[in-house]
Order: sequence, then structure tokens, then C-alpha cells
Amino acid sequence: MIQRTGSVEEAGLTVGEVEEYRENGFLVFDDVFPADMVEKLREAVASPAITERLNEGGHATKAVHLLEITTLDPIFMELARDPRILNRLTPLIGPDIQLQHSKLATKPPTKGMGTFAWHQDLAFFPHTNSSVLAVMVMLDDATPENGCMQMVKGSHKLGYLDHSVDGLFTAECQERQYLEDAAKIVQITPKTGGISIHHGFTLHGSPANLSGKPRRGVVFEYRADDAYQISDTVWKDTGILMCGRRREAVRCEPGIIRLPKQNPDSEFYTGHVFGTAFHQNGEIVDESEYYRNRN
Ligand SMILES: O=C(O)CCC(=O)C(=O)O
Repeated sequence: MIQRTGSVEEAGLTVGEVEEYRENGFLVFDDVFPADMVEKLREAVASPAITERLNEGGHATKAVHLLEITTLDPIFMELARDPRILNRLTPLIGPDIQLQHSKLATKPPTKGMGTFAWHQDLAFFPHTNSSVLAVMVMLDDATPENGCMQMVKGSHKLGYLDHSVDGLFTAECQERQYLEDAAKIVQITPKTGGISIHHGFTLHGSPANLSGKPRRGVVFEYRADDAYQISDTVWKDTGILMCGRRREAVRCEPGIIRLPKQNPDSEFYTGHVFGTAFHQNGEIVDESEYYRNRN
């Protein structure tokens, strides 16, 4: 992996970068956002409202994903719309781009905590096409010591992998054979103000934070405007147009998508086993005996 330095004025990607994304399923850039901007983002993270939410999530000892971060401070919506990000995405997924979700991803300073199992993002929230990708903006350097993300080169070409046990979604890829080739596993280490971009099928995870310091990143999942979400949660900021226009059309890639069936005992259970996106019932069906029994 080549780690690049992108100037503030730089727009778009080179042909080589697009090829690298198509081949590996991820890209990493340093120096995308200047120090003063990172400082403002850190101040927003330290605001009383966000601190309270992080405390509620137990961020001192646990990894916390604070969802809908764009709704908690306008600085995060500005960041999601920043051309330094969007100009790097249009060569990958076209000019019409929506936000799929946003979050602040923290890893606690408590040593040895904050592991994320190997997974594909699209396995959580399948879409009719695989344009979905994630951008992580680093508010701290990502290092192997603080549990930076690791990605399996080329795994985005594998399509949907199995994340379920006994029919219930586990949030962990169960096809361990794709993790056996150590030469394909890459440490993703953007510095503070840098970003990583990864494809929604790229198999990734992150080990525990051993640094004794917090590691913070802002994550935006984006999708082409013609991708329709099939299951999991529709968040407050899902579907906001970031650039381009609404096509009013859905593009479908062929194939069968197994829906991630949520475990009602999981902390992420949203009240419908296939999430609010899949749940196309009105109150009458919801309240019927038939639906209650089907769950
Ligand atoms: O915060 C991390 O290190 C991992 C986050 C992640 O894998 C995700 O949001 O999909």
C-alpha cells in the first residue's frame, strides 16, 4: 500500500489511485485536513452534548460508535460534504452521492479494549448495488498500537460473505479462510487529518487499543444515489444528498442477498428483525398476530 500526501487543493483521484481501489478495495491519504480543522472537530467531540452521549455509551472502557454524528453538531455535516472527501469519491461511485450513515468511532484509552471483529460493512446493511463505501477521518493517528483498522486486500471482490450463525447475524465474518493469507492483510494507518476509504465489501476489523490513549475517527458511509438499502436501520441522516442529483432510479446488481437477521437479544436490535429499511409494513400488519408470530 502506498500512503499519499494530498494537498488541500487536490481534487479527485489519479487513474492509478482508481485502479488501486478497484484492485485492493481501499485507499489511504495523509494530510487531507489541516491541523486547525482537526482541532475544531476535536472541540466538537469534547462538547458537553457529545461528551454526555459518549459517557452514556461507556467510552472510557468500551469502543463507542456514536451514530448520527452529523445531527449532533453541524461541523460534522460540513465535513461529510467537504470536497476534499467528495472529490475523491466521485471517480469511484459517480457524481450523485448520498450519505448512508455517520458516526464518531472511538476506541477507549483502557489498554486492551476496543476490538472490532472482521466484517464487511455491506453485510450489515445490504443494498441493491455495491457502490457503498466508508471514509474514516482521523482525529488521532491510526497506528497498529492503538488498534488501527486492518483490511484484506482484494476481499471486496468476494461479494457478500456469511456473517450469521444459526440464522442470526453475528457482526463477524464466519468465513475465516479469507483471513489465512497474512500477506493480504494490510494495516491502515492514516495520520491525524488523514483519511481512509474502503469498499463496502472490504473485509476489515481492528484489534484492541494498547496505547493507553483514545483513538477517534469520524466515519461516513456513502452510496451512489441509485443504491437502495434493503435492510438494517434507516438513520436520521440516511439518504441526504451530498452532491449531484437524485436519479429517481434504483440500480440492481444480480445475485441473492441473505438478509442479516438481527438477534432480538443484541444491543443493536432495532425492533424489527431485518431493520427499519426492510420493514415495509404499516401499523395494521405490525400489530397483527401474524407479524408477532413471524418474528
Ligand atoms: O473503529 C474501528 O477501528 C473500526 C470501525 C469499523 O470497522 C467500522 O465502522 O466498520
